[in-house]
Amino acid sequence: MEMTLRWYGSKFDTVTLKQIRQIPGVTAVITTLYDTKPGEVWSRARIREMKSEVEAAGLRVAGIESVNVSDAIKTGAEGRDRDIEAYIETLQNLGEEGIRLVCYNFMPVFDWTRTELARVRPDGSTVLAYTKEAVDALDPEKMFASIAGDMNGAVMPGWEPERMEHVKELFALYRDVDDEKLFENLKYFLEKIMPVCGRYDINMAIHPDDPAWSVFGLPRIITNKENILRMLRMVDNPHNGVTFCSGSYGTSLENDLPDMIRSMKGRIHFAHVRNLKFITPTNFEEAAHLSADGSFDMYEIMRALHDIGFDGPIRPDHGRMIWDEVAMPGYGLYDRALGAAYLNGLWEAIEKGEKRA
Ligand code: DNO
Repeated sequence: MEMTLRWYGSKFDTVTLKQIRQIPGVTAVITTLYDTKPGEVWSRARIREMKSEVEAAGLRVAGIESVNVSDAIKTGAEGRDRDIEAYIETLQNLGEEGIRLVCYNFMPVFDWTRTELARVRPDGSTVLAYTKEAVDALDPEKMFASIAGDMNGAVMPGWEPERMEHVKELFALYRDVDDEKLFENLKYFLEKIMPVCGRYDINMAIHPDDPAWSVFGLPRIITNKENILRMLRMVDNPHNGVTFCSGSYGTSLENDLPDMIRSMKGRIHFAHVRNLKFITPTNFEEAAHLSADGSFDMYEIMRALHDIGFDGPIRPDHGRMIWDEVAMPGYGLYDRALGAAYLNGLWEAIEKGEKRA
């Protein structure tokens, strides 16, 4: 595996490439062109510029998170073929620049959803948190307003204000889309892009729905082992793969994370590893990465990745806000750096333990 950190680009991130370069064991970033819109073609010039900036800092671009998929593609609405053409062109330009990993999601309207962005934990750190009851009580149109105040001035991925102004229209677009239709639209999209992925050896890595259930009655499909295996089989091509995100699949206590990892052997192209602490089954907060701080056994998660021979990029995920840092919730430097060091430590111990046995 290769340890990476997500980086939003120098215009948007409070964390610098220089800082990332100094985290022991982190050799690459996962980045994006954060100001592009779904349906827009990423030019080769801009991709090259982004790569040069990262490489000048002594790091490498290990992949893109995300090239976002438009709502027309997700709903199968008019304009989807045009947007798919644009997506293919973007993949081609990324491929020409040697980028071989693309993370994306197929979540309707909202990307990942949390009800609090700064819940205070006993140690005084603040974290993202989710209470099902709070979502159930909320009018979806108010969802954005209810969390916008806690974003620390940042634009959070999937929560761009321009998009959120149109929440009502977005909901209308998904009115006739159920889980089956969403699967069908995903299949249509994947079949169209597989040839360009084959040509450039690009691995597509779908991000799970977070949380792993339907919110506001919207369809959600990338939520559990059964559905993800269905998705992998429905377009049975090694380039059609997965971002294994422990914090997203882990929102559902029914998901056995190490077992899911083992069942996807060969198709996990990217891993997000983080811990959650469940207060009740419907109320959780994002703990530190350390097993003892949350509800997951992080050793078992890393071990399962090791057992299947995972050799792609991995990254610590949402970090707590600690040491008075002010950054995009979940994406500060300090706690993610601790997370990277901890995950690297687990990996080293697993590898060496194996050699001794
Ligand atoms: C949240 C992220 C997601 C993820 C997208 C992938 O912090 O994990 O926004 O990047 O769903 O397209």
